[in-house]
Amino acid sequence: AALAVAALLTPVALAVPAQADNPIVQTIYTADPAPLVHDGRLYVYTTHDEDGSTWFTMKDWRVWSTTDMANWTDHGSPMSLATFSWAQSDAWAGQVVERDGRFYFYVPVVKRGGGNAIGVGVSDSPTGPFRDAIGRPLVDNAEIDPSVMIDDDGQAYLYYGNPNLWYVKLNRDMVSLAGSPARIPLTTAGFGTRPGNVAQRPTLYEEGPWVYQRNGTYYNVFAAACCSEFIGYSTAPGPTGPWTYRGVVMPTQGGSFTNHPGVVDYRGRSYFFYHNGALPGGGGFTRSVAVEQFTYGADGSIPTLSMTSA
Ligand code: FUB
Repeated sequence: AALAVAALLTPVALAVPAQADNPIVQTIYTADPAPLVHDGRLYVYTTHDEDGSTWFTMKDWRVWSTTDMANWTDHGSPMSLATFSWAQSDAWAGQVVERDGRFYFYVPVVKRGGGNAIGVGVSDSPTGPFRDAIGRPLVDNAEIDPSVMIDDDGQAYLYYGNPNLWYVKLNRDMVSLAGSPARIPLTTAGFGTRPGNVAQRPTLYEEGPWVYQRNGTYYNVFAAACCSEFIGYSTAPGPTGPWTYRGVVMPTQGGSFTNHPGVVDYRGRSYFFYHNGALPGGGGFTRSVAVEQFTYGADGSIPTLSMTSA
């Protein structure tokens, strides 16, 4: 593998040489990686699979960081279900973005009484602790998996959704909506054609959008065609589309029926984070975060990547 990385228990352990390969965290089960570069460090926010039961048991988020892609510092849990007084369960896939020196953590949870909603935490530090920024859901329409992009003109966009795909502009404060959420048309040209005759879900798009802009091209990398999922991607000339399906980033592999993308450039290289069931006891509810280095094609394409363990 391009990377040899290890999960370390404490910052003190940074003196210990890199000792392991993918997955990057080998002390607990983690999933849904969301990378963020800040102040020369690469942070990766993850979810946390707590046991191997027959459904997700997820109560908090975790954050890890590195400066060399080899030694990872465990910063503990920056946010949990308890952060949101209105949340009941399912601390699922989120993303942290920084604006004006503050960090905003967008996450899906199930509300007390049921129903998915998206909350937002805020902190002065990338490692938290985060507090509930507004004391209620930011978006309350039974969808999951938020991704936030701040465009070059300063406009922030929140994308999310399963089974639909939505976007909504955020105000400069990052914790209020500028208008109503709009549904992104799930066309087969935009998001590929799902195998089989799946009338209610004709495209590959399933969940986990990861949206960013690079050299004027907007990328939506997403989990495709559940279950088992692969990772596909679409591109667009603008933040709201129109989207064109571009192909497979990572085929179905690795013993987890979900996968989840996180893409980042760090120190001149591009990295694709994902999860699988690679640790002992691993599977669909005991997942592990891993990473592959890659190089964009001259046309901006993302190559098809394989999971590695070395
Ligand atoms: O980890 C819980 C859910 O599974 C995430 O929100 C989805 O993206 C999938 O990975």
